[in-house]
Amino acid sequence: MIEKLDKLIKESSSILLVCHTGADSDALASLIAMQKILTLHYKKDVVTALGERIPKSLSFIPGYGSVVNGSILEALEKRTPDLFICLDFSQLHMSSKFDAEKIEEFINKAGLPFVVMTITQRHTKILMRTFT
Ligand SMILES: [Mn+2]
Repeated sequence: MIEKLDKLIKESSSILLVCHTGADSDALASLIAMQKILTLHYKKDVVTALGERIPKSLSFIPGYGSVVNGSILEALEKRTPDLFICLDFSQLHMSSKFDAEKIEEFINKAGLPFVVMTITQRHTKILMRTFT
């Protein structure tokens, strides 16, 4: 699975990274960590977006300022990425309080590959949907 994810990332030039609506510390920290891995290690063009604004109470997390508080739907419409990565959630209805259906519709219509990474108490789950 990790090899497949590595390949998928390498084949993508622009990546949209999102976490679940009502971002909490694990969602935001994993978003920031993944943003760093993708930009520093893979040298990818990464855009972050969130369903709603990140709470100021999470500003203690290093890298808080590097996450753009833009809407997921707007980011998708502005420039369709090659890859959509969801962190800390596994179902698209958790992407936004208001735009989740439109986000899912956009992704399906565009045939956008997406990767879901969630961590439970027992294991890390990586799910991938690709169309190739
Ligand atoms: Mn969470």
